[in-house]
Amino acid sequence: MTSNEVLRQWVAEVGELTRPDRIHWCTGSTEENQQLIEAMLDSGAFLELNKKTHPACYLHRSDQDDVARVEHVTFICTSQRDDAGPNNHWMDPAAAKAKMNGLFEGCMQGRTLYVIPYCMGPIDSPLSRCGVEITDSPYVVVNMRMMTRMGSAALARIEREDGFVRGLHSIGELDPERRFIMHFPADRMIQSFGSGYGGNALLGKKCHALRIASAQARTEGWLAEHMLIVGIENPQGEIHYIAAAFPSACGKTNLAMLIPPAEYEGWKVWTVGDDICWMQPGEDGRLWAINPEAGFFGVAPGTSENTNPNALAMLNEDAIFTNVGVTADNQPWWEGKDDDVPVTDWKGKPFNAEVNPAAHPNSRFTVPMRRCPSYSEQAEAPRGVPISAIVFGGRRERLVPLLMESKSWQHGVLLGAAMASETTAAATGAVGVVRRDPMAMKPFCGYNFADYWQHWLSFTDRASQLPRIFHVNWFRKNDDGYFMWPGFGDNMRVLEWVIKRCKGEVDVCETAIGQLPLAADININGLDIDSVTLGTLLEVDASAWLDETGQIREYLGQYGDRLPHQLLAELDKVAVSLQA
Ligand code: SAT
Ligand code: MN
Repeated sequence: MTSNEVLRQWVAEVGELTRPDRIHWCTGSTEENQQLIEAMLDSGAFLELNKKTHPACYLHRSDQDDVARVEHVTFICTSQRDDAGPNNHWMDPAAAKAKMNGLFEGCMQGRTLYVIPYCMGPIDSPLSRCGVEITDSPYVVVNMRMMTRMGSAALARIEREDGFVRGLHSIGELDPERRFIMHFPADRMIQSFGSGYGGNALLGKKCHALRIASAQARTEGWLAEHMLIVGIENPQGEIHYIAAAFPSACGKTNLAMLIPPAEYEGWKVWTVGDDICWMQPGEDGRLWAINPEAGFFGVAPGTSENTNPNALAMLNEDAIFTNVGVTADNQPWWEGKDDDVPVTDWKGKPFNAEVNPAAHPNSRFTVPMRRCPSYSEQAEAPRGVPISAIVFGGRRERLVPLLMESKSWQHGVLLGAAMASETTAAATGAVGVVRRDPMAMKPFCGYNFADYWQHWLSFTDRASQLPRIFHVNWFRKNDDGYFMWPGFGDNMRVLEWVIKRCKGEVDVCETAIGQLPLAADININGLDIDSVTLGTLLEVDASAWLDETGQIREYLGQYGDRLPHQLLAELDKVAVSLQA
């Protein structure tokens, strides 16, 4: 048990409400993990994969109606509706608690209640924050063990510190009609019922590390962001750290593990994180960042020897696969992996390409970060890594250039706030629709976006050496529908320009929408791309952009009086300059 009275009390209360058969306090030990895995193999929740090719790898098939985050039933429960903002679904905290109490009542009968103490970030980092998740799902326990620093060390920190995030989760009956993900920022509390899937159930991830943490970061003067963190090492051994925000399933994991093209001899990319970044001003005036997670929960489809060899290499041991297909010799398989032909699809049915893809488009792997060949030891550094550049990006077939730099921090905040992207399979709902996804935080900001942008703008007063801000788009298509930029490892060419800008080594072309690279400064040696295509990737279509600024203004307009004036002033400057 624990010496923390608040925690002991809470577990007792939840026990009385949910009435489990047993309560188990997780230590995170290997033996405990092994027992949970064996129990899941017995119950059929886990299927063992090919022991020779994939030792200690398991397949989990989720319920077929439980395959992604569910934004329409995800709520921010603040006493004032406006504090949640137009960017969130809102529910009154008292009403939400009453509703959830009804659902949790007796829901763990016949089950074990697991108490999971966890730490988001290195155990001894002042930037880290702790939480405790209570769940009735052993799948959640083994995933949380990979995704966070879970168990005794986390509990010891919780006992030393004041305050932890409380997360209560039950899979309930996995009924989509009885599924809710509730956040109570004022209580630092999460309640999730009716789903066993990823971001709905592994509460350390999106619920804690983004929704609750973003609200906490606002009051404490830091930032909790939906960003990967990479270190780029040049042949001289200098490392620049970059944090980059893209919506779910837009290639954050691939960028985080990028292998530079052959032309980049002596360059290395180090992976610090692939999804979440917590940043804080340091004494030197720079922003210092940690990855609060300890594992990757990545999208499987499309991961291959070509697109992400590092990811493929880390997935042949000690990994959990959720909703992928299986080959005849019991190896995990997904679309785009290799030429193998699967025999079973993610539903466990014989594979038939006409009926189903083998892997669900949002199928995932869970794996400890240490298994990644490009894993950076700096990911364990208590003080974090200093960030030189922040990169925003979306999935846009048209309009948005390959690369640009903001004119200032304020203009960079506008670039982030105006981000838009075509939707993906990471959330339920239509795929391929352009929606505004400011800072890639639309589904994850735990408070009113207007206040969030104000918080971003306030960093000019908090830190004297802020990172430069950039915007990229790997997803431009030509009139024939083909991607114009090769992407993946070749994105190194874009990152090289970003670093050159940080070092003051290249000039820019000033445009109305931002500072664009001179085409000659983008290294296309060895690339099969002509200067016309590169020119198109770097062009600014003033009339189409005027239209876009109109749409941005309309979008920002819904935030009313709460919207920071500075942001509108930046937008006005862009519009005026486009008209000229
Ligand atoms: O389901 S998760 O939120 O963990 C993954 C994602 O959508 O980015
Ligand atoms: Mn994500």
